Amino acid sequence: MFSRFTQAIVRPPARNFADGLTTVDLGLPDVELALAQHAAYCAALERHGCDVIALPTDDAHPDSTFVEDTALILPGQGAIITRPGAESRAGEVHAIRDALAGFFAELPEITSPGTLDAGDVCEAGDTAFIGISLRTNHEGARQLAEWLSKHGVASRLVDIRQTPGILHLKSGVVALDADRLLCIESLAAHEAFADRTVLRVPAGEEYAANCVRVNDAIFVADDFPGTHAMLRAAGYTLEPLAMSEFAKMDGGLSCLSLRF
Ligand code: CIR
Repeated sequence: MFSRFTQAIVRPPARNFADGLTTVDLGLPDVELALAQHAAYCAALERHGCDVIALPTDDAHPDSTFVEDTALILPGQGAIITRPGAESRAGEVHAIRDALAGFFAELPEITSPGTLDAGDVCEAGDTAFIGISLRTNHEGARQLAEWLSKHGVASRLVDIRQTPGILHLKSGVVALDADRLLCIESLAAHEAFADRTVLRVPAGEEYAANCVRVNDAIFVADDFPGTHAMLRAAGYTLEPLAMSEFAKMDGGLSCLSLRF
């Protein structure tokens, strides 16, 4: 079952968005264009049933628009604050904790020496796939798995440290439904996904794997016709969105919001 989201926390890109971290070589983002793309993303969230809670921009943290990495939410059950694996992102959690405090009575957190970016957590029904990455270590994954198990969610680890081209697990695999995943080719045969139906993004469209389901729609980057055709043929309603400026900073559709 997929939760129905009614709220989404977002944070528009800061003026110094271009000073953020990136592993790709796509040039510097245009902040004005990023703001316009972000506004279109927020409008899409509203069209699909979410009240958008927009936090003020944060120049102290150029990557702060990628709010998803700072908390993991089990809608209707609870939320946990992460401990981001990149030093420059550590302080992002404070504003997110304050924003979530109005919705969740308890906000446990991942603690040192654990690190965890929630972009490494792909929830699919009663299972969460947790990526071990350059941002999420085994101790962070262990702490998260312990918290998830208290909420009836099982965890499986997926080590992506040798998987080229992806920063976080969800850059390469997302849950379209509890039993159906969309994957890049290099992750599709991973044993952790053996009991799921796996749709593979066509070669050359790897970025399109970083989509996100929001209620009745799949938010997906525009300009990926092969992926769009495959998802439509599988019965999904798509919300194609321009993501060029976020792609330059390793960001995708899921990382721009915290949904619950
Ligand atoms: C970073 O390197 O942390 C940011 N520039 C991008 C984070 C994207 N987050 C995500 O995919 N969950």
